[in-house]
Amino acid sequence: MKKILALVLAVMMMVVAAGCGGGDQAASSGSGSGAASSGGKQITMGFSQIGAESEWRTANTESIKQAAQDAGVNLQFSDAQQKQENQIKAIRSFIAQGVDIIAFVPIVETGWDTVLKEAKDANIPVIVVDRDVKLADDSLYVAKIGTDSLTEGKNVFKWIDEYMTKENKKPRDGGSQYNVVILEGTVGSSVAIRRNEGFKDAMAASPNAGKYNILASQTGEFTRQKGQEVMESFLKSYGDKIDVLYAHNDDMALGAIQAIEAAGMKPGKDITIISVDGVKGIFQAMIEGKSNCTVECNPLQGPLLMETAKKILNGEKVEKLVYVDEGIFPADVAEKTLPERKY
Ligand code: GZL
Repeated sequence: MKKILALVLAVMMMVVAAGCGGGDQAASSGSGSGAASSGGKQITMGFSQIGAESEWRTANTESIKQAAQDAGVNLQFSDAQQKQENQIKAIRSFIAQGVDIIAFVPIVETGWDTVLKEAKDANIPVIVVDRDVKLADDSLYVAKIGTDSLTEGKNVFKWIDEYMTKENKKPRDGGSQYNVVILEGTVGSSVAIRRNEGFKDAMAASPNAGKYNILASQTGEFTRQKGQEVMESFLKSYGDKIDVLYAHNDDMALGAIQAIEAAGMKPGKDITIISVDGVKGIFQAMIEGKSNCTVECNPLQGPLLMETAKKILNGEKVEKLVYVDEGIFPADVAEKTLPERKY
């Protein structure tokens, strides 16, 4: 009798243990509306994020983590600390783990062919998120979800040209041209390349092209700190000659605003400021009259990423390239818009 009881107890303990400790120890396993499955198995996604360099990036990460949770996707999340080699290592570890799908934000646009070929050879589909990759063979990724940096750059110039004309601004050096300084994003990133390209293409196409002179253009690495440092150097070199600051993201513009004030000038008045992203911090600066416009770049790509991943794993056809919606927000709408902003 005692032996039967001991056996029953042992079997019961085994059943309980399997229920509590099983499953992946993932960064965030699926819950929400029930685990997303592919062929009955919970989907595991390996995601390589570039880092946490800006308010925008933080919002992008939060959107992806929340969407994975809501979709019941088991997300293996890796932060590359701004290093491409860390992203390549992370993608290789996802391949070794045998995840169902890989998604990543390419910090720069080149250098991905080898590792994406390894993913393809392992039959793991890849989704490119936010930024672009430049590959010899575009079949190495299934879909790109992101933002249109070229159009953002064009929108920046078009808004500046309308504003300087409407406000009848006079060049501060008394000459015939508006002097523009540019704080660029990460060197080699598709975003920095395209945001400059778009700005220059729109300028070249404008009848007012001769009114603008790009005085200086240098990377501020998308960070507030570096944006402040580079703006300090621009001010030392060109001081009261600068009419316009174009910053490739709001964080660098916010750093530059601090440098402009420290130099005794009025940001948003002495120097017209436009940047890209649309984060809450720049709306606050516009309400305070310290910046003039932000061109939106939408980081809330998580839900579309999870929906696309599920379709791919269910064998459905997906668009090769999908852009998220983006707007333009001048200072005069900042106060009424800020309460609606989600990032
Ligand atoms: C744009 C994104 C850029 C943002 C920056 O799509 O890759 O990276 O503009 C972020 O704020 O650092």
